[in-house]
Amino acid sequence: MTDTQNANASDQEDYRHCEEYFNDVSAPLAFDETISNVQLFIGKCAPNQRTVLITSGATMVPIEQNTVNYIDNFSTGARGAASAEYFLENGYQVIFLHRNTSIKPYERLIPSALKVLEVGSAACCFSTVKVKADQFVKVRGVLEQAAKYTPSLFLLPYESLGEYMWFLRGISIELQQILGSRAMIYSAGAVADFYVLQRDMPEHKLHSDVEPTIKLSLTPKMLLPLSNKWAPDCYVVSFKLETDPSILIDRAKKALMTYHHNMVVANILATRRKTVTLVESTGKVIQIDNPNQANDIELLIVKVLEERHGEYIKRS
Ligand code: PAZ
Repeated sequence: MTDTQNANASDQEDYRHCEEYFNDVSAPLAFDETISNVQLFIGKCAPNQRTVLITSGATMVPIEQNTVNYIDNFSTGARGAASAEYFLENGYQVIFLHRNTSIKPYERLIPSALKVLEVGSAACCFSTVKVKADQFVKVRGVLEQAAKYTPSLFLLPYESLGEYMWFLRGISIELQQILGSRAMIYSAGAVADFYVLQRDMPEHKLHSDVEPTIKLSLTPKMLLPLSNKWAPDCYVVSFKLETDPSILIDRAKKALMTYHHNMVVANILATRRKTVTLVESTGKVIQIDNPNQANDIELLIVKVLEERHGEYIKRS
């Protein structure tokens, strides 16, 4: 077999694996209604405007059908939340597909000491945050920004890996159909590498008097159908997180060759707020440094991406 034939055979295998995943894991509650709402939101995109789907936060993997115990992975959601604000400032509509417990745009800028939960004492409210009336002046700027951009921001929470996957596929297909190249998919979330198949999951809670056996299966690589079948005309950016700097750029290049998308933002866990490397499908590598962290590094990442996306739209 030639290299191309090998690649095609392995692609077919990956596509099959993805389909099997959706056969195994049921759709989130009210999935069709949510996608209809997303469709309406995307449809509001003005002719000269763009829309970005940002994925943000970790994914929860249940290990019991009636879930008490689960496996989680790492991500605070700070990258996604900050990026959402900068895309909005750059004129994008933003669909923010985020883990329900992770950091949210604008909300991240309000110190927790200023937040209250009682509606009665709130001076202003967006999303789930209410600010103490006597502290309002301190965060007026953030609240005004949030209010300004709320119509362009679609917040969509998920909890489990399954919900994440279903929404990712559903929204990507809509972006492709409605906007094509004017849409970007910015996949900053941290997706679990392993999950438990429905048939390998006990129905009830595991008990601590018997050592459990948990069978993990590999999570299918959704980037392949995402960039080749669901949203082939959209500008697709994935993220690569490593802890070993010596393998980072090679892994990013390998991802581009395997999934045929537009860009990988490569970062190291310990330094992810100070430095990232953008690796493009053209082979170009751009390092972004933000040593003093005077601004969010996402401001710089989004600036480059906005430019690249503009060039991509012109070429298409
Ligand atoms: O969410 P956060 O700000 O704490 O971290 C961001 C990040 C490291 C999850 C993101 O930059 C990233 O690399 N996402 C992809 C993770 C992965 O390779 O699975």
